[in-house]
Amino acid sequence: MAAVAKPGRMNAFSTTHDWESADYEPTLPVTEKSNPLTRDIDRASASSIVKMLQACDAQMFQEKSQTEYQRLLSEEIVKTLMEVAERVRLILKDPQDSLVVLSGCGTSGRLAFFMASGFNRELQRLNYAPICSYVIAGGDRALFSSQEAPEDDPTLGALRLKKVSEGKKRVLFIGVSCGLSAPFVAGQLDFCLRHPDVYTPVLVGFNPAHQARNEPLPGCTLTFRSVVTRMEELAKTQKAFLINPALGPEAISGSSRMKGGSATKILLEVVFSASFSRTPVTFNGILQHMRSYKKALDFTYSHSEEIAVLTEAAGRSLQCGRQVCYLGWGSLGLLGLIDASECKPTFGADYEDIRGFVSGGYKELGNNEGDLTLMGPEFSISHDDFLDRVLPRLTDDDTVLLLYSDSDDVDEVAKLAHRVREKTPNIHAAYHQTDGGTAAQQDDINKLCSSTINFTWSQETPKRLQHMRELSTKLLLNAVSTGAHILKGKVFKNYMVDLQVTNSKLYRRAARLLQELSSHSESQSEEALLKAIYQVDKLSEDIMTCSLDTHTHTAGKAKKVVPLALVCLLTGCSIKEAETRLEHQPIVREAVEACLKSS
Ligand code: S6P
Repeated sequence: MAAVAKPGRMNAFSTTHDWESADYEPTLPVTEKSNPLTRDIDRASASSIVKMLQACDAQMFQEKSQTEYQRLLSEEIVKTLMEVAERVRLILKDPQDSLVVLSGCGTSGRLAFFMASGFNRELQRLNYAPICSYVIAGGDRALFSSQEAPEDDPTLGALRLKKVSEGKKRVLFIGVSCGLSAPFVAGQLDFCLRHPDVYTPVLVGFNPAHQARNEPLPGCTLTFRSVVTRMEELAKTQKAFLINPALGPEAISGSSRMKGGSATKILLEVVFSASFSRTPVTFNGILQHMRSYKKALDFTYSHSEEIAVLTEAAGRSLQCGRQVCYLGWGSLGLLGLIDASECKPTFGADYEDIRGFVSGGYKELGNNEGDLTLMGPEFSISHDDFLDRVLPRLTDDDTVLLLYSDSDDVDEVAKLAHRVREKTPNIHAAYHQTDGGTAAQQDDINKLCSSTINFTWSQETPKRLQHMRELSTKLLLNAVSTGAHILKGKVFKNYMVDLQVTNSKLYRRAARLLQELSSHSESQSEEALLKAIYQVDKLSEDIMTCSLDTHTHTAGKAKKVVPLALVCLLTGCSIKEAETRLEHQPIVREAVEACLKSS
């Protein structure tokens, strides 16, 4: 029987540290393992889902145990953060000829953009010249739409890095790949290693080095692991840096937007805050700063019942085919855009299912390529776009969530809340304020909203309050969007069963999942995947000889590829029959369960 359906195995691994055991899913890196804490998340109530996510997120801050794994608060990690902060200081002293480049794919690239913009704003406030640039695989359209294919291109990664840093004499390159897996980032790191006179590479990810992906990068013989091995050697003399603590498996296996994204944000903010400060960079300073994020996490989840109410509302909207809209202000609004854009590859969602809008639209963003509205409807991101295109069609079944803080224009929030309330009572708010400072309009907004989560941060919270509010908002949104898709039936146990198969990582994950759930051989599972991608019952010679790139490109045009392949594997039926079956049972989890029972 399929490994995931073996009750014995599940019982054997049930506590929070068990994933660290050497024989727990030994062939998978930490970021791809399934988390023992969330095995039953697909059957949980909204309130239990939020509690499970809380337990998973708390694993980020667990101290090192008796295993090989470095953790977020490990001495080695803190020391590396100190060293990198010193490097950023050197760049600050010479902004003309130096640069920090943050880069990544998918969520990692979005956060690279988010933080590069935030750090530059902070520098300007402190009267420094901006020193940060970002590179995201797929360009700016990938900031809020799913563009998974460019992740596979190492040459493109290197070219983009070269272009953005043209003419600079000293570049600190910070590449983020949570799984130590993205070829785009490996290409950039390799480029840095080949030009050590200018570039110092820093890699941020959440697997130990020996678990880095070992598949040849497209078009060359290098692998991510071979690049990491070279970096490890140079790290001994501080010519390269590796920041790769383990965080424990994601709540939804492989969904690195969750803990991976949160930890990326924490680590880079800690580094940059230390380097911007006028006081010396110290071990304890860094450690305390990291611990303050743990407090922010606990504080966020102290509102878990309210988060569950919101998750339930969002889940109801998705269940009846309606939508969830995040209407945000400032950086909290950007986090809404980011969270929404991740639902497509993770849950096979439509871009309209969960959408983000930010006050000021592209002006607020300040992205490299400017206004992208003309690229298509999913690039309409301002509140005006919401008012023009979405509000007129809003019904009681849609959920609207306002995201703002007392440093935003609360008058404007109240006005928008009134407009939405005229169309639907299903409006909610997540509001961050500081002790004793409630805005007068807040009472008004509270009356309009069917639920409000009021995050009241204490005055003693460190001056990095905005970063804490952002983390809190990210956790909240990840819980709402993940929870809502679970309630819609898009998750089986803790696996994303309706993922898009649009790059090599997702292709491999899908093939593995099919093998795991069906107990068929590796080759049978991959064949079924290909049949579903090409919508055929027999694989032609042509298909068999196509490149992986062609497979993932074709998969981008198909829907429900993995569920189709799974139904075929479990029942032996044709693709057409599997399609009909899934039409009758659109809840993917239930369709899979029905097939598993009858197989
Ligand atoms: C993950 C998200 C993806 C990843 C991207 C980069 O939840 O949907 O878009 O961010 O694949 O992954 P990595 O491991 O290189 O950071």
